Amino acid sequence: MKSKRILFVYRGIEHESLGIEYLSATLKKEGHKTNLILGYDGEKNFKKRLYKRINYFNPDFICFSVMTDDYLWASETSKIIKEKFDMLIIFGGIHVTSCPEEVINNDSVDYIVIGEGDATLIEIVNNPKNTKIKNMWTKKGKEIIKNPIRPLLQNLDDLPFPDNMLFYEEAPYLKDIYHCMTSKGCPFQCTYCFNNFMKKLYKDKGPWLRRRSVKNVIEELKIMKKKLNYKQILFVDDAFTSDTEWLGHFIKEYKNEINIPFKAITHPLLVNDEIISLLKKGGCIRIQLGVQTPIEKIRKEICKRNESNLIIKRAVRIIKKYKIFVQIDHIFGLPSEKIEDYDEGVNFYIDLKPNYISSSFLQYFPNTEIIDIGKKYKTVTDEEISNTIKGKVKYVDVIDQRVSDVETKSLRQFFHWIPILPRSVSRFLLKKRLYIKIFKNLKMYRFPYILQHLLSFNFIKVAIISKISIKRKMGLRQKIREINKNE
Ligand code: B12
Ligand code: SF4
Repeated sequence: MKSKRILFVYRGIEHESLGIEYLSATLKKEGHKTNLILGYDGEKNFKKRLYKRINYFNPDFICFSVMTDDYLWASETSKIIKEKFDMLIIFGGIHVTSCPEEVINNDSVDYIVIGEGDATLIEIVNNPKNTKIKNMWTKKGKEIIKNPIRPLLQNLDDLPFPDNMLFYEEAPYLKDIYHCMTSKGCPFQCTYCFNNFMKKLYKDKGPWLRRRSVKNVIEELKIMKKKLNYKQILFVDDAFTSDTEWLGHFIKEYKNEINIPFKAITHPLLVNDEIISLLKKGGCIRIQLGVQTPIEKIRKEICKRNESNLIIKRAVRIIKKYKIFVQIDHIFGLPSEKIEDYDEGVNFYIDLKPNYISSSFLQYFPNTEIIDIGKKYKTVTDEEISNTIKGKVKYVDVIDQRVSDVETKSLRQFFHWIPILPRSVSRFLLKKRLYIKIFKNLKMYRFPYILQHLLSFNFIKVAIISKISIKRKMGLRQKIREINKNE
């Protein structure tokens, strides 16, 4: 089979994409050549740089991996490619999967891939004339050809190890934190999350939650440790601790063979003494827990998350007992949320006192259940949803319509300080509404975060983390300088 050339075009210079790294590894395993170009919003010379790269690499296919936030950029970029080159363009990723009709009707897109794309992309690249490839939609004149979804890959060990060098050659500053995925899927189905939609898409196509074998993950980490000498690992699994038996085996091997500090993401219902003591033994330095709202009723009815505040309290207490940094995630702007709820809610966070409260605003991602709930509560309109599908994402920036963005911003700042202020001080600021005055203009949101790290880790770990973060920042600046000089 003739070797083909595939160019990935990706929006973002601050993060790698494991999705692209896996696809590139599969393509290379089949004997094809891959290349990557990174761009960012508002980059002046991008068009020139892109044309130069296309002329140099001379690809047979150009691939875009798109989240909803990226769609507008990706769409404009594919248009400028089509203006000059007659190339086959393939779109894949979560946005494409959740609104395929919109993307396939884009004049600058030739193929779209729905869901997990590893096997599908190979089939397209090997035979672009085949219109009957599962998970693929394409066009023949005005006709749109839609193919069904294939069963889910159950044995994740069949995937090659991700081709992270594709990213590190472009952005070497990403190298110190190794991203690793040990599972795909999640046991939960929260209304605002992509899992909610994917589980429906893959209904009857095999279990959604799948995990690699311990041996396979350790082998990847060993090879990459030798090659990259990374200083930290981030397990990007949606729920890293969903299988205690697996975790027990994994930690034993990890401790012996890898022994590098790591961070993981999990759910309060998947935390107990046994799990956290295992994580601690393996060298876990940070656990990120979804809490999303301190108001139990909203968590249950709007987010469909069944964990009570008591469960969350217990989870945070256990993690803190093992001296692991615990970050909780909060979403502002959930349907039915009222500023009045926040008194009780903020008091809950003050009581909880995690090491960090990270907050974001709700985004109504296409095809997720939260859209119907938002419509019911009139927090989102049909027009806003159709704009989101086109990539013009609606950003909520207030808690409810009666609250000014200044008050919302102050509350967000206050959340950063709750972990380090004495509880009595936080309660006083809340009761007298002083947090609005104090935090309204405060920009030092990183300070409490750094202080928390200093208080909860030993100094060697703090030094390693600071070094990684400085290296990333300097690398990023260097990258922007390089880009501006125009490769
Ligand atoms: C790790 C992670 C991050 C990391 C790394 C980001 C990255 N670029 O990968 C960080 C922390 C930086 C991050 C940030 C954000 N993230 Co994030 N992230 C994830 C997470 C947990 C894992 C992603 C991953 O590595 N998956 C494993 C790989 C192998 O799968 P994959 O990427 O889906 O790729 C497969 C298929 O989608 C498909 N595919 C993908 N691209 C392509 C392209 C082609 C051509 C083809 C054929 C196929 C194909 O094939 C791939 C291989 O099977 C996902 C949830 C999840 N479990 O997927 C959320 C997720 C992707 N993130 C999400 C969001 C919203 C964000 C942020 C916008 C959050 C914010 N408000 O800031 C930012 C955006 C930053 C950015 N532009 O990258 C949403 C996206 C929802 C949406 N509709 O857009 C997700 C789905 C979580 C959710 N809430 O539902 N994220
Ligand atoms: S627990 Fe997290 S990853 Fe799983 S469905 Fe809920 S939000 Fe999504």
